[in-house]
Amino acid sequence: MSKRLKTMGEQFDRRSWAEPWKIKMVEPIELKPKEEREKAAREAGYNTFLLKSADVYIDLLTDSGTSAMSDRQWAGMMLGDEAYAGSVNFYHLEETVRQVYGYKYLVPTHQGRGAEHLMSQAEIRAGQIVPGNMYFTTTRLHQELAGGKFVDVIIDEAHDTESTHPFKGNVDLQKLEDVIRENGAENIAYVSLAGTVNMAGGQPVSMDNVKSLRALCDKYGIKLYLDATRMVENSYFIQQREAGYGDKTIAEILKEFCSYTDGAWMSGKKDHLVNIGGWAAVNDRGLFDRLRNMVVVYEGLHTYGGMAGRDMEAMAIGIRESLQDSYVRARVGQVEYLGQLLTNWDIPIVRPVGGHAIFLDARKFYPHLKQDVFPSQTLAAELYLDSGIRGMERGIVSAGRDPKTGDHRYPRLELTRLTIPRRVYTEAHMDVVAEAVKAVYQNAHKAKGLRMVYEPEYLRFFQARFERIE
Ligand code: PM9
Repeated sequence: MSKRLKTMGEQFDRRSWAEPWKIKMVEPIELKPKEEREKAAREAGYNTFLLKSADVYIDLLTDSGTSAMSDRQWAGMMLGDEAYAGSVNFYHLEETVRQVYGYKYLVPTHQGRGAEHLMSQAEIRAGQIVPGNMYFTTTRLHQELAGGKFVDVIIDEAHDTESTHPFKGNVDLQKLEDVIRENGAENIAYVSLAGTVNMAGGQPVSMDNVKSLRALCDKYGIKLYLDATRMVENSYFIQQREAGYGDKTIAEILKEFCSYTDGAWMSGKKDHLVNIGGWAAVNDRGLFDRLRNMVVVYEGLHTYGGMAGRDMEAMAIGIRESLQDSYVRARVGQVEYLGQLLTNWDIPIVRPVGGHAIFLDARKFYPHLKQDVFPSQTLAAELYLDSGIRGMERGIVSAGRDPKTGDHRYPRLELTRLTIPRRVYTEAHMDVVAEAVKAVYQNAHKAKGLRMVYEPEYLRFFQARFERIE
């Protein structure tokens, strides 16, 4: 007998499914008039990160910290034990992470990058290489600030928006072994594995791949650490696509996957269905001691790490909720729904659709624009101007500059991300989004691109400013 919950469609022999929740509280949103959107975009330097949220209609900037919490989580907030040390909620969270992810030791942090900072400082020596399945902005920056050099060893299909490989997040084991042989195992800090891979379009890693990766790491005595930020969604894809996992629960798949890794860092703002928080968790006692010592310098005491007691309680409850198969089905199903609408209209997006977002292929929207005039940034700005919908650039601006040469990095993927917050929007919102994207696509030939007029030193996509090229 399968332990996996059957979807509504399977139970009642029909195709539709619905979210396993109903709405108890709403937050009004408003589409501002065109002139106001134009003013807001200009004042924000055509950077969607600099828009005021009140000027946004449907906010698809990120799925980070934007989830709707459940009534259970809000009730949990009232149980916040705000003692400086030894909060009850910390022990609840610690036990939950142990049971669900399987790691022995937990260090709480204020959010994901706090954990990335600690792990990078603890595990990277200056000059070491950090191979991984495609860079993520904050992750790579912390690895570089610790003296490491990130090397991409993801499979080639990940860089191809049209490849329909079911696990485009997989590590290319041959590429990885070549990197190890070229540099020597002692010069590899660890392998940095993300599930799902954000910058590739929310693409998953297969169980088969992580098992082989474990074997390769063991062969060379190298540690394997996981960015577990969206591992629940990754587990769903394994359940749906990988032979032998169709009858397993998300919870079982998640725990098995983590068991092949030595530890993880986590932005709880995604899978955990909370608005703030993160953690690092490891199996090695010595590493744990070092992380626990560092956390008091940078984040807060080792039993809160920058989170309030109530945040830790909401997170512990959110972790359990995130494992419900019916929830994950609806969450990823909503992303698929939007992807299907766009595909029906032949709008170029990354295929297959990933777990948390639709990624528009800006190169195909704007074949007449060079990467130097920031096509994905242009597309995000045009979408906001058209309909007040806020997406995010994931192309040359996000890729930043090479720390050695100072030149732009030119990624093959030039994407604009429409990220779906968890449990927030309805199918009708997705219809509106799809129609807006279609309108922008139809007018794409008119776009002339943007000029960067201000560039901060780190993570420039957050604060860079642009002007329209007329
Ligand atoms: N991801 C996202 O919108 C939020 C800020 S960066 C634009 O996708 C992974 C895979 C992430 C992530 C954040 C972090 C950092 C680590 N790994 O934002 O610091 O997607 O909690 O987590 C964002 P924090």
